[in-house]
Amino acid sequence: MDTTIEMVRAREVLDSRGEPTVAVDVFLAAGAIGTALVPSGASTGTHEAVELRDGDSKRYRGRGVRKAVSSVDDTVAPELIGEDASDQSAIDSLLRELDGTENKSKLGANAILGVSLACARAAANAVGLPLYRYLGGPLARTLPVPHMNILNGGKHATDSADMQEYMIVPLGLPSFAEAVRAGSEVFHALRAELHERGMGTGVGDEGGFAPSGLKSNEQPIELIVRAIERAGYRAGEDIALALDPASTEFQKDGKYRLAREGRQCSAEDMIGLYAEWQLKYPLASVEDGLGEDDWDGWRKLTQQLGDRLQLVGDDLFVTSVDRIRKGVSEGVANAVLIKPNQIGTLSETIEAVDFAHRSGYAAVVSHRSGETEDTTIADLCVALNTGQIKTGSLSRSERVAKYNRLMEIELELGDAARYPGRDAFPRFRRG
Ligand code: 2PG
Ligand code: MG
Repeated sequence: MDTTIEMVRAREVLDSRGEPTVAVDVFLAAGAIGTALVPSGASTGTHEAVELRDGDSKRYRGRGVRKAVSSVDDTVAPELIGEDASDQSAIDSLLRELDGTENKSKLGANAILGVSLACARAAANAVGLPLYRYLGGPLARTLPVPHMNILNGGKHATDSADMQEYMIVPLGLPSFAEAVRAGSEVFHALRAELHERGMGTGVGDEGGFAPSGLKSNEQPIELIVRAIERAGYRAGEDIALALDPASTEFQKDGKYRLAREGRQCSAEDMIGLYAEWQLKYPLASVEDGLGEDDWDGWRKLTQQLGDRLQLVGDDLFVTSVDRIRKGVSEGVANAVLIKPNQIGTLSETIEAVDFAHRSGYAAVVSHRSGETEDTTIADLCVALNTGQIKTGSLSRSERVAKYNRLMEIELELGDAARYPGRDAFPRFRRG
């Protein structure tokens, strides 16, 4: 099959928050087409690659992405025509050269990632392989254990918890499809728990409930444990918990401000809180428990809790091998959140996963809070055998699309499919 690129074009489309984002179509000589839609974060890390937005105040309130679209149409497309879409590392090197900056600020990481992913999709289509098989080869067969964000706070809601994500992790279920079923049943049980208390059951950006009137940042955990039991599952045995406080968002002047509780915490106080919750609840994983540049705090957090909790760096590592390397050498965290748009190309995303794995760190492939119907991350985590994915709640189609795609992959793999369950969480002690 001829995988020579014949045409590349970008379009402005909408994401799940109704904000513009970039879509790219790549057309190959033999007729195959690849399309990718780029996601967008709200609680973005300072060290992420740059998402280019137009900034003029009228059109889409300055959030338009016409500049990124023209990066693709006017700068990238002429250079890519005639290149081989199946040579991913050459494509991604060329994109980085054309940009020429450290943080992809010239063309925009949203433009670059769209092209990078659309090339991979076009090449996979040309050779007639599903994306996970094209990228992962014959050994790609591990479905991920999902982190399902069923209660949304922080920047993903208006008047909910200070902490951003309260997730259930169905690590005791036998298959991905059963994990999805359990997740959905717990999600609906949580709705009932909230409703009975007269709390709102509207959802936030990632499809989890976003109730106002919470008494504390711990109350969502209590409600979720009840919901797990109400749905007929054992907390800790069948379903564990994970948190993404996204604490950079409430860190100010060296203090962590938990507004809902009217208190200010030091890094040590936060570590104490996680230690207490780890004892009280079946907590398996905490992401961004401390701020993106609080390396001292992170070292202490890892020393004190790293043997019993998965500690995931998101804003801390921003999918960058350089920052992960620093973390590894300083004994900070033991897992990496992997977001393709934090770094901007597929090759660099795969390098970050490889580097994490070689360093003994887990890798959790992740969506953004602004998502689309694009399901690339579902295939990516199977291709790279990461064993974990974070892709939101059991509602809102941009979240559920990834679960549906993973159930399709599981069916397609048949007997070869493997659901790692607890094996994905070697530090998890409860249950
Ligand atoms: C996070 C993400 C995704 P955002 O903090 O992990 O859940 O949020 O995309 O807003 O950065
Ligand atoms: Mg995060």
